Amino acid sequence: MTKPISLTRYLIEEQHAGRINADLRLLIEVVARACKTISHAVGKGALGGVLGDAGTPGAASINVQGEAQKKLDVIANDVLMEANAWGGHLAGLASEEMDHSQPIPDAARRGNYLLLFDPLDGSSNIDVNVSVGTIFSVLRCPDGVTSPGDEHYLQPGTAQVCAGYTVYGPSTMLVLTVGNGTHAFTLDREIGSFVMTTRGMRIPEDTKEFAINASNQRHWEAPVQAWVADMLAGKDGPRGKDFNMRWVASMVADVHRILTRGGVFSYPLDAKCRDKGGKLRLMYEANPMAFLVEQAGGAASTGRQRMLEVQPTALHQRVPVFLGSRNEVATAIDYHRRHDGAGG
Ligand code: FDP
Repeated sequence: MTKPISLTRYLIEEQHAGRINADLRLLIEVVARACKTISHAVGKGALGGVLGDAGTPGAASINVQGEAQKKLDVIANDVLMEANAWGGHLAGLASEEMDHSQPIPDAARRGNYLLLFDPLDGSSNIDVNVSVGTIFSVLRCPDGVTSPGDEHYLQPGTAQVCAGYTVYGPSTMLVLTVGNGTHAFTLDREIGSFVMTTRGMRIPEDTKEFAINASNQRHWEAPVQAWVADMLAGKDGPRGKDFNMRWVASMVADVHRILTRGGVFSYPLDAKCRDKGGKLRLMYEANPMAFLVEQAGGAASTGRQRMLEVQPTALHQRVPVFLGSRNEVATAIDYHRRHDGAGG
């Protein structure tokens, strides 16, 4: 049996193959190291005093999205900010937890990449000991820009040079792409390093499993109502097969399941989030997941457009999301096309 390779060795091999440069390699190492620290904090749970809301009793702290922040949201954000600010590989960073992006102030330590992240995705699961995760995306800083502002991050997902997430579950796993396949690394807690456990994850093209928050059903658009109703009709319905349903309510955990055994994940437009454009954030949730999923042979769409081709207009922009097994995503798109074509 060949010995599994470490994340460090994988990244050095990618550099030697000319697929990444030294700066991007070191940037990914810094993010991975920060995720180990977050994993440690998540793993301590109630013993570490890290559960519950941030802020003071009766005055919970609220983030830019208007959501109550958990203590671990704040801790994870601080860890990632602190680790990356002085690494020398970034021109700026942006987080779900901050109103605006932050340029790296010191020119001497400034690099050419932009890092976007959702420090702790799936916050509602923190206090109940269910998997949460960190999602990140790396873009190039446009040429000639020395102090990037929010507008310099507004690049479509096709411009990503790297994307990944860490899922803090029974084991901590880092799933990564630099545009040459999607690979999974498991944290060896004894030696403290990520070890490659799956090279080239593949999402089966077909599936019988879908993930959606069905409590929003009455608020969905007509094509989504029809798509889900036909799946629920099972063998006796137009799809002619029975489907199973899963919903962890941590995007990282749901996407990890899909990368591991297939399925389709959707957070569609609904009446509650229509004014905002959707629930999930394009730049640091949908785009990095779309890159990982496409690199594993799956597909990702808004229902009406390939996710990676959406031209962002705002840092915290939200979008509808359909991703996973490519034939089922194509089916969801088809329901939208037929509905829109019929003048819906
Ligand atoms: P959360 O707000 O708890 O951080 O990022 C948004 C997200 O979680 C996703 O991780 C998850 O898939 C979804 O929201 C859960 O939304 P619902 O609570 O509406 O099911």
